[in-house]
Amino acid sequence: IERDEKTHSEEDAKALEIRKSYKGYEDGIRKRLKLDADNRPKVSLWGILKSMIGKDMTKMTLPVSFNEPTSLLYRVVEDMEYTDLLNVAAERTDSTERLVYVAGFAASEYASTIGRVAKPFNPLLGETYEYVRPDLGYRFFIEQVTHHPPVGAAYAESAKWDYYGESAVKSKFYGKSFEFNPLGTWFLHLRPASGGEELYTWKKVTSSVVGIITGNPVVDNYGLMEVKNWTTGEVCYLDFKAKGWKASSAYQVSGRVVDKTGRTRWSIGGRWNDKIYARYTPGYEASVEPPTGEKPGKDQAFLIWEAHPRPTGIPFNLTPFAVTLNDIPDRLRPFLAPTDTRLRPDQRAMELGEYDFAAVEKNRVEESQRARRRMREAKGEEFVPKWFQKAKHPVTGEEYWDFRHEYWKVREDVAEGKTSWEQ
Ligand code: CLR
Repeated sequence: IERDEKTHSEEDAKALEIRKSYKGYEDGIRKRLKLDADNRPKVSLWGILKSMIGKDMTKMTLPVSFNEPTSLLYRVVEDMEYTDLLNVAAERTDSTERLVYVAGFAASEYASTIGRVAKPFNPLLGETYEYVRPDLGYRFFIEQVTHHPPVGAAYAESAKWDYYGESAVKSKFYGKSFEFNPLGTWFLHLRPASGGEELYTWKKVTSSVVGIITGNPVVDNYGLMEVKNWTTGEVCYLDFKAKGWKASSAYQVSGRVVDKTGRTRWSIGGRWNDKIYARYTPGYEASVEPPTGEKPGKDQAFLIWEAHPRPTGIPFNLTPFAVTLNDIPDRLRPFLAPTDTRLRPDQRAMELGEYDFAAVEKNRVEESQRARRRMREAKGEEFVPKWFQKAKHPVTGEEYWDFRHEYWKVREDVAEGKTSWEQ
């Protein structure tokens, strides 16, 4: 009981801390963009890409009409769309059940990729993004910490969990497909209502664009994912099936949760673009069919996650969640760091459908980034990230980007007029 009380007051302290960052977000989220439909010129991907087989995306200069008005920083925040699953996980008293929901969260990160065959803008070195959801009780921060290779380090926190990691993607164009292979580990510290704290980790599966040659490009996600609870030794294995010739294998994901002795407890199945279910299968793995309602019982499958609807009238095939990201409410503007990606004129122009201006501005900000690099080189200096530092992970032993927990403190001082961002 003593331990529970301690955990609860720690949780309250954390909630209070996060609440301080709500300043500026009082007016709620954006529901629409100015544009109802994008009129990006329709260019054949294959026509442009066919001469670039074997290259990675960072080595390609592509027309801005291939872009969407997001940044790779925003693509990382998009993983936060279904954090309600983490809150559900924290409420479960059985650790294998918690793992079912944590794995559901890890798999939910793919629904937003549907229909998004477009290139997000490349963050500049030191570019940042903050995103706070008072309605959902979390804050998120990311900084572009290296440019070659491009890496963004992120840290999100809520009363019941902290979620952090790095987004570093290796890409290669094969002609038949364009592959995006995420390298970083994602870490989740979950504080269950029943007490204690658990560490979970996983790595993302491969995203790829297929159908470029035939002129019908679609995004697929495939590979094996291992969501591991380091505290209990339990693991969830998920298999994202590649879209093959059979339409039935499209979007399929299946897997199981095993206890620390390797014995199966739950089976998981469904489609990452739609719904994912779990079923209690102690000692065996079984297929998971959506529940029929006919024979309710302990072995009946139940829904763990469902994709939010994708309404029409949103350009660039963005999700309603993605629409909220590039917004600058008037009340927020004075608190934003000068490095915040919301302030990039090229992304703003893209969002407004001003593609030529977007191209000019993109060129300008990238040129001045090159000039800054040459200045550093001339002075023999190296870029040092402002908010993260490299460290060895205390539990897994991997090298990772450690958040120094300074950003929100400085922001609070800025909001109270005690300092400015330039200090
Ligand atoms: C996958 C999940 C990672 C972060 C990440 C980084 C790069 C993204 C990738 C995700 C999804 C696919 C992606 C890619 C960059 C470009 C590519 C958006 C979100 C699109 C589909 C490529 C379009 C083809 C162009 C040549 C036009 O954590």
